[in-house]
Amino acid sequence: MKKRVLSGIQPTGNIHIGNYLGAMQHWVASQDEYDNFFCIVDLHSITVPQDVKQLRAKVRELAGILLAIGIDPEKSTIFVQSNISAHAELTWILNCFTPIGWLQRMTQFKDKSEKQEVISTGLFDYPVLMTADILLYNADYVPVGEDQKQHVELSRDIAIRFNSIYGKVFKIPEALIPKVGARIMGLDDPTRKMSKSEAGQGHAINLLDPPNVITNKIKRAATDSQRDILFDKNRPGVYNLLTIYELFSKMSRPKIESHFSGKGYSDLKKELAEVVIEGLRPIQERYKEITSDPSYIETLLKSGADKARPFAESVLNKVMDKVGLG
Ligand code: ATP
Ligand code: LTN
Repeated sequence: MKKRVLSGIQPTGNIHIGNYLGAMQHWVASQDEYDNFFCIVDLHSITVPQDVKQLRAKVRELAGILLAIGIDPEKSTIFVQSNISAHAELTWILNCFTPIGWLQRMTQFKDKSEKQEVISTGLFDYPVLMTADILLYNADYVPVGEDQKQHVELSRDIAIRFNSIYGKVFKIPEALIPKVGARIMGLDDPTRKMSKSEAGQGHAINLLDPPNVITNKIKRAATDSQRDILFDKNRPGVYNLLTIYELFSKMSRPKIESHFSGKGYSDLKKELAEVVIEGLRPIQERYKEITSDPSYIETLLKSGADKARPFAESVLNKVMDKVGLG
């Protein structure tokens, strides 16, 4: 039997090349190897304030992007988290088995809460909801970027703890983190992870950005005052641009270094913009086609939820039975 993959992505802000290179492109690449579930995690999105209309529109946009990058609904189930009530229900039960101290250690909570005027309980509980997403589908693997490693480890700890009390109820999941591209940095500040919730205009390259916007963002990207174009982790700006070049051009590091030997940062930026624009072009074209019929996405999401629901409900029922509920 194929191993099961589950991953999630928030329908907020704009999907950027960090999301694509760190997570989503790997979902596409391993589609045939695994049995796949991809969840649009709108319940996670409301852990910080959202505009109601925007949120619904972003869910549909994200579904369109998933199809456009090559997720095939025949091979993978795409669904919206809030369409399956088992996610919220299992979260409550798991809350009762998660020591507060475990959540207090989460670095994403520390980072995100600094940016909020009011910190919701939901933001604190975010990793338990993510744990429910993973455990409801008996996922073997969770392909994510580096920033989610700690959350997947927490989901293992919660599963192990629950199993130690009630017997083997949950499969223990494992994070799949790519060797290159697991942490793409912001173009404006290469010491910070590229993120949907960063406001800066030149921070992220979005998958749906038109070519001139991509060129301008890359032109303005932070570098340093040196000259050589080399993969040097101590020069985070250039290292980040070269990593993005590597992933889009699929050239090896030595080849890239010799290609840029004797050239300057403006050459690097010009060529980087070219490979990114060419890499995103087919995605943007497919996105346009797919979203020309909005009813297609509605049907897809409904059938995705109908396919996913029985899996989730079966695990939830088992848990409720063990705990003495229902
Ligand atoms: P936010 O900033 O709102 O938390 P995000 O940009 O981190 O959003 P998510 O929806 O939280 O995006 O993440 C979706 C997937 O993309 C996750 O697997 C995450 O690890 C991955 N990811 C996010 N940012 C990056 C990045 N800069 N580099 C590599 N992978 C990333
Ligand atoms: N927290 C994740 C999104 C997410 C997720 C998941 C990822 C929600 N549920 C389950 C993998 C598996 C993030 O990327 N910020």
